[in-house]
Order: sequence, then C-alpha cells, then structure tokens
Amino acid sequence: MSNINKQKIVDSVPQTGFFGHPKGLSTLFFTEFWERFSYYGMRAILLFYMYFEVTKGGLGLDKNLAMSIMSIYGALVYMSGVIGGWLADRVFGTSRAIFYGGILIMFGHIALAIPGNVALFFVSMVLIVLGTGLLKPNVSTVVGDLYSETDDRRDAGFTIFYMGINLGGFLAPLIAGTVGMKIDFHLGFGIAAVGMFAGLVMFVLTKKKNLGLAGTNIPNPLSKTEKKKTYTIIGLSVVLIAALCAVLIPKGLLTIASFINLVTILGILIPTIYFVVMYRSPKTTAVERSRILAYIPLFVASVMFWSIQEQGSTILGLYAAERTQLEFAGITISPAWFQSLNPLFIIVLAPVFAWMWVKLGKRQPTIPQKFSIALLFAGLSFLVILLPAYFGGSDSLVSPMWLVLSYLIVVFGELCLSPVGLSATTKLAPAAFSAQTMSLWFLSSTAAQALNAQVVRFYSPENEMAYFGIIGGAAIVLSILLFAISPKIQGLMKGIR
Ligand code: C3H
Repeated sequence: MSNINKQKIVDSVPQTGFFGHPKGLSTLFFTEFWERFSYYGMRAILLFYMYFEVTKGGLGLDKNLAMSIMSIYGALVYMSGVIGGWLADRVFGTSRAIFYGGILIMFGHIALAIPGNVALFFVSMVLIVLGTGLLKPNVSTVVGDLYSETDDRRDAGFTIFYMGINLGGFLAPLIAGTVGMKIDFHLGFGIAAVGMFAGLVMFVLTKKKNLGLAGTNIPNPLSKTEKKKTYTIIGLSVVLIAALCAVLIPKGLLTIASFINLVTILGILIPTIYFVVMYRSPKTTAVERSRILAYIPLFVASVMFWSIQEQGSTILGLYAAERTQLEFAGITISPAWFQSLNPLFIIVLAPVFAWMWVKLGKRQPTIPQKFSIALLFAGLSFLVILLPAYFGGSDSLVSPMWLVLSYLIVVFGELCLSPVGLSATTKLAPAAFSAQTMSLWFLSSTAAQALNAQVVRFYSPENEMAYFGIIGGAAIVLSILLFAISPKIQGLMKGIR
C-alpha cells in the first residue's frame, strides 16, 4: 500500500456530491463535526465539573487549578497530534488512525460519564488526548488528499471543513452543555460519548464509498528492523513512565502542579526544537531557511493570539458563570452557552471573509499584516471586557452583552489568522518537512495553552482590570511591532504571498 500515487488517490474519490465538492468531504465533515461536538461539549462543562463543590456534582477543585488543567488539557490534545501524525505516516495510514482515535475518544467520554472520582477523570483525559492526537490532524490531512494539486476548490473545501468544526462547537455547548449544567454533569459527558459513537458509525459506513483510496496509504512505512526498534522504545517508555509515576506520585514529587509546569516547559520546548532541527537540516535550502526565519514571528504572533482566544473557554467561561447576569430578557442563560458564540460567529462570518479576500485581490493585506490585525482584535477583545469593571467595579453582575461583544471581536481576528495561518504554514514549509507542518501549526496552540496554564493562575475578579489590561495591551503592542516589521518578514518569505 505504500506507493499509491497522489493522482490515483484523487481518481478513486467521487469528485462531486457534496456542495460541488468531492463526496468524501461529507464523510470528513461529519466525522470532524461529531468529534468536535464531543470534545467541545465535554469542554463546555468540564471547567464547572472540576470546580463545583462535591455537593453540586463537581470535583471540588480550586478554580484557578481547574483553569490551569483546562489549559494543559488543550495543550496536550494538540501536542499529541505530533505522535498521531507520525503513527499515520509510518504505521497505520490516516484512515485507520482516525478510526482508532475515535474509539479512544469515545471511551474517554464514557469514563467521564461514569460517576467517579479524580482518578477516573485523569484516565479519561489520557484517552481523549491520545485519541484526538490520532484523529484530528489526520482527518485534516485526508481533506487535502481529496483534491488534486491544481484543484481550485481546495481552499473552499477547507473553509467548508472549518465550518463543520464550528458547527460541532456551536451545537455541543447548547446540547451537552445544557444537559450537563441543568441535569447532571455525567449525562452531559454521556452525550459527548454518544456524539463520538455517531461519528464513528458514520465514518465506517461511508468511508469506502466516499473516500476511495484516500487515507489507506502508509506514506513511509517502518521497515521490519525499524518496527522492532520502535516497538521496543515505545514499550520501554510506557514501562518507564508507569514506574516513575508509581514512585513519584506516592512520594508527593509528581503533583498536578508539577505536571502542569512540566507540560508548560514541553509546550515551549517542542516547537523550539522543531524550528532548530528544520533550520539546521542539510535538507533545507537557503531560500527555505529564510522562510523559516519569516515563520518565527508569525508563530509567536499565533501563540499570543491563541492564548487570548483559548481563554474564551477558561477565564471567560468563569467570567460567564461568576460575573455575568444570567437572568436576561426573561430567560435563564446557562454559562456553557457562551461557548457557542465563537463558533456561531465563525459560521456566519467565514464566508464573508472568504468573499472579502477574493474581492480585495492584490490589495488585500499581506500575511504578516493579517496576523498583526488578528492580534489587534485579540487585544481589543480583552480591553473591552475590562470596561464593565472600570465602570461598575467587580462586585456587581454585568450584562451578558459585554461577553457577546468580546467573543465577536476575537472572531474577526480568528478569521484573519486561522485559515491564513494554515495555508501560510504549508507554503513556507521546507519540502523535506512538509508532512510535519500541520503538526507545527497546531503546536502554536499547544504553546499558547501551555503558557495559559501558568497565566490563568493570576486571574481573580478583584484584579481583573489589570489582568485583561496587561494581556490585551501586550497583544496590541505585539500587533504594532509585527505591523512595523511586516515588510521585512515579507522579504524573508522570498516570493510567497
Ligand atoms: O477546533 C478547532 O479545530 C479550531 N477551533 C475553532 O474553530 C474555534 N473557533 C472553536 S471555538 C471554542 C474553542 C469552542 C467552542 O465550543 C470556544 C472559544 C471560546
């Protein structure tokens, strides 16, 4: 199976059947829709499950610790994509990786659905982290496999796919979130498990007909000797990690807090190593080296952006529950519902942005300028949310419209950065490392959430003006710096626009 050529794969996929796109896009759209439905449904209630008192069905953890765990969880989920991409390239092929990933994710949610304790919660976390690492990057890779290199529908295909992600992210907090918050947390997690089951059934039933050979290829399979060596290393690593945990946990040397610190360090170290290895590799040409230098400030900007965007489900999640009037216009709002705002705005505005870039043509901002604009919006979204405390102090509850405004502003930034970043990553990547570029892009979110795990500890309603002001201000300063050096970055990109 290792030598199927690209064109043969494309020819095996029915090229129409889903809004004028290859039929396989419907399989991937709904698989990712259900995976995101389960993931974001779980995340919409997880924060509250962790810090609500035991009498209210929660685990009774400290609030700031709960927010750090949320961030570290997000960091690990994207970090494990590095392993998921490697396993697909060398062992399973993408299609089987997606299937195994879905199974692990489903069992992860089932573990959360069983009323248990903190231990069961960590078992579920391991399953979901590994499962998402197998499923998420690979499902995006198969989207690319559906189109020939010259197919003009490719970018639109990715936009439709991104809308599928956000449709899942929109519905999940409303369904799993509402049930979890209003009836029982575990029932909410159960709905997430059912969602992943639905995705798996749909994937298995339609993949043969819709995906053809896409995802069945193992591009660079391990040789017999490599296999033996790899499995020995994996086996030994698992034993070593288990032994370390068995010794360090009872002695109090591996605590949740020290684990969070470890992940923060890894979250910064891993992308740094990626950059150094790519830059120094003899396979990288001089032009590619220049493009790597151009990519570094973009990566840093992306980390700052995702740091603010992802705090939408931690700090702003807490803000929704504790600082916001939830009796509004005659209805009782669930704090989980606020998580649906970002995806709703994405679904509505993504086609508008796609249209705008086409309309502006050559007059559109350059890639570094778009990143700078994204940072400006991210910064503004935090400056807006400090205003209620500025006008009314931090003791009284504020109108939910402040949160709506903040979530809307950050989405303008997300649409300038997220789709642009994906495409820029593939264009700026050295040829020898093209397969790993998807992982590198996701690592900017890993680094962001790894940093957030430390940063969110400083938040409290009493210091919220300083908290939002400093982070929002830092994003705006970075935005201005990036704008100032954007011609230089553009030069280093050597012809890429
Ligand atoms: O999940 C992805 O692949 C990329 N992320 C997105 O598309 C985000 N727009 C999702 S929004 C959010 C993380 C989840 C919503 O249920 C909420 C941010 C406040």
